[in-house]
Amino acid sequence: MLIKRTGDLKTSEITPEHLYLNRRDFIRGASAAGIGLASSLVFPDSARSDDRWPRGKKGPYDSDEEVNTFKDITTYNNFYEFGVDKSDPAANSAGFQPKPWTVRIDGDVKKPATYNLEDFIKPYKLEDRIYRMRCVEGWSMVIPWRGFPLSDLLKKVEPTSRAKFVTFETVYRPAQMPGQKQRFLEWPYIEGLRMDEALNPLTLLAVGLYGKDLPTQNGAPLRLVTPWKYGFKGIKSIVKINFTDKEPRTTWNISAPGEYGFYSNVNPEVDHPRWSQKSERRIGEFFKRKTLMFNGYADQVASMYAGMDLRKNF
Ligand SMILES: Nc1nc2c(c(=O)[nH]1)N[C@H]1C(S)=C(S)[C@@H](COP(=O)(O)O)O[C@H]1N2
Ligand SMILES: [Mo]
Repeated sequence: MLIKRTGDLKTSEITPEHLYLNRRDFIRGASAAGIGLASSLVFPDSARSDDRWPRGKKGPYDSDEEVNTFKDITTYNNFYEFGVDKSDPAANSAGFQPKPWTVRIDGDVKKPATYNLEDFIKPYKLEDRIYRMRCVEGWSMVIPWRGFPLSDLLKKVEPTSRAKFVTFETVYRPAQMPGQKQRFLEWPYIEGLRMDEALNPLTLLAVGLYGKDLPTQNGAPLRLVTPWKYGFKGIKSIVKINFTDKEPRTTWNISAPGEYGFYSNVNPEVDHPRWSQKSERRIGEFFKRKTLMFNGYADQVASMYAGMDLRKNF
């Protein structure tokens, strides 16, 4: 987002995914042409279909689209705490220590507590879910998350009747997160949801992807996933969950209030002030595809916004 702000809009059009794409198309093309190309020898890390999480609907929340490769998902990231380029989080996060980890629950809640991560996740049943994700910048991926519904946590900690919103805070560790030594954003990163959004069965607290623990670049050891909203709502490396009666300011809203609203629902009809949101490029593909209302999750979420002006509440 910062990159586009500096006016370098086209940078995102020539980013590394073109390389993956070209390799993959080349491999497909080569095998279609009957050339017995040993792609794994020529391209050791390339996106061979056999190293992908299987596509297909196993549960009611799964997308049946082709899942992005582990490599795409873990090398093309936004995590400004490690730098603003898509390759920075993978390159600059080796010194980050996601263990030990504590999570603080407080605010308008009956059972405030500080947990270590193991105790925090122990009560919940982890599920694998294939979700679409759409970044506000115009790219998208399909990611097999592992996590549990945020609503399961809320049932356990019991927000009070005063609680109308839930806020999340990322860890502040400038010694391990070099981006926090620069003022790309106001640190720590914060995000929030309205209580009904937090309770929506799609909303996950993720601890893994591709069946493994979360890599640091994807938000280790705990991050939020709200697949009908732009990617920046999916706050990473969460240390605090707070319940409140007021709509919180959120990091991107503080940074550019005219561009990033509180709701940030994926909406092809409401353009970003500086670019269209009508289409997106799936990482690993060449042609753009149409962006879907609520990122394709309208059946599950549209009723929460009935009667709201989604141009005003962007
Ligand atoms: N703490 C924190 N969380 C963050 C970000 C960030 O910079 N810092 N970037 C957001 C943005 S813009 C996106 S698109 C997603 C990207 O998640 P991914 O890298 O796992 O695909 O993380 C979101 N969560
Ligand atoms: Mo994003």
